[in-house]
Amino acid sequence: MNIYALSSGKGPSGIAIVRISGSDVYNICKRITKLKEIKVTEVNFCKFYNPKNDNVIDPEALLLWFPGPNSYTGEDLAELQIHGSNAVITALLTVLSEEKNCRLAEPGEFTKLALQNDKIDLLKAESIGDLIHSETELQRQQAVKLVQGNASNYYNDLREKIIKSLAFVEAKIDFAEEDLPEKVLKEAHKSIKKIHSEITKIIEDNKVGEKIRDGFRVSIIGEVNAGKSSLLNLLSKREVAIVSDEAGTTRDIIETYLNLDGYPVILADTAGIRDAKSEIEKKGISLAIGKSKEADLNIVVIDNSSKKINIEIQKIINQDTIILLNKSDVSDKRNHKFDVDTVLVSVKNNKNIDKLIYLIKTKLSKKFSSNNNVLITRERHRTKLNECLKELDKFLKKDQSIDLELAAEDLRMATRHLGSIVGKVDVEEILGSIFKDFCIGK
Ligand SMILES: Nc1nc2c(ncn2[C@@H]2O[C@H](COP(=O)(O)OP(=O)(O)OP(=O)(O)O)[C@@H](O)[C@H]2O)c(=O)[nH]1
Ligand SMILES: [Mg+2]
Repeated sequence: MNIYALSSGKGPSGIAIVRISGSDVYNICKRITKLKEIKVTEVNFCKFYNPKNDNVIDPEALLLWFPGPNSYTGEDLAELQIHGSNAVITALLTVLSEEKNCRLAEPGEFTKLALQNDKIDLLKAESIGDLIHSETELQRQQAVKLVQGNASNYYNDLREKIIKSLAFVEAKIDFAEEDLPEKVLKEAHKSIKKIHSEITKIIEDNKVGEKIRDGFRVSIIGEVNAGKSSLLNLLSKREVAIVSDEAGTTRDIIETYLNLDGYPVILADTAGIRDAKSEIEKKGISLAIGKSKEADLNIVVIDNSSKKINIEIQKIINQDTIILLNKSDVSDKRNHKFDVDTVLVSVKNNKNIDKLIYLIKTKLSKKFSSNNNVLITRERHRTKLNECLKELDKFLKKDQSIDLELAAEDLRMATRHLGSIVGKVDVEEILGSIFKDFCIGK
């Protein structure tokens, strides 16, 4: 079977790229270009035709030819660069659909083929997905590291070390009489202990990799009418929430995804906190307080001219808080003092908002800094690392002079969990969940 898809974004655009992969690609390309020969080392300047009626689809196009296995998918693959109008794209895709054994690719199918043909490992497949979907600078940097294989090398390395220890244990089982030096088991134990502490360190990372991938959770919380919804709208550069001078306007939590100067942030506006009478408002306030507890960072908005600060709001303030004293256009002297980071701003006049963004970034980067070479970017990796750790734990707790066989099994299981992060085992069952998020053409 041959698969094809538009690999560039939807038209109209200057150029669009259609990819075809499969064993008949060479012949298909010859038929639709009428080229006598398709060159590997050169860009093939050509026309594309509908072979059924010889109509020209695109009079000036390019064809890049990558014979397998040296292609992205590992199969024969061609990239057709055509003019990016919807009509040209549709005409070419229609011609391809009429070719024998040729069908539209499923989402992520080119990358899935690359994985199946051992061109890339599972971590790399996931990271290519992350790179395609990266929206902020931090996400791009993280995905680039993964695409370059840092994490794969690291996990493979750890796995090989466990396998080495496993070999020692197995040798002890097989050659018991031959009296292998006792030292061998001690070495294995020592090495596993070290790996155990390395994995523990990776896991205790405050989930920074996942945060960068999914977004940091920042909540806006504070008294009614302090300007919380105004701040959400200003930061997201659109009217997401209703702003009004009526106290208690916002009831539900309103979330929006932002690229805050390179930082992916899920910003939540919440109901103003006060001694509410109505049931609906009370519900909104309890949602707001709940949200503040889940947040990585709270922006507590206080009207600078207010006299007193509500006790519930005071309880929220801690080191993961930025106090935003708002409405400096009305009163420009700080009326409240806190021992946490505070900025005096005017949301109305867009004053000192750059300082707020800087503070948000600084606080997030401090809280989520990590010295680990490898960051966990998905829950899947975390689960596997935890499972691996459990097996290593079991191994370390066993009396190996008695339970040698079982100890070996612990290590075998540990390598399996570690291997499945990179995709050395159990690949099929996780394929579906990874590739469903890809776009067609990748
Ligand atoms: N003078 C002045 N008014 C502001 C500023 N920021 C917001 N406001 C006004 O304050 C009022 C309340 O603003 P909102 O953004 O709705 O306040 P909120 O905190 O979301 O209020 P609730 O949803 O009721 O809790 C509106 O009339 C805004 O225009 C500011 O910096 N200066
Ligand atoms: Mg509001």
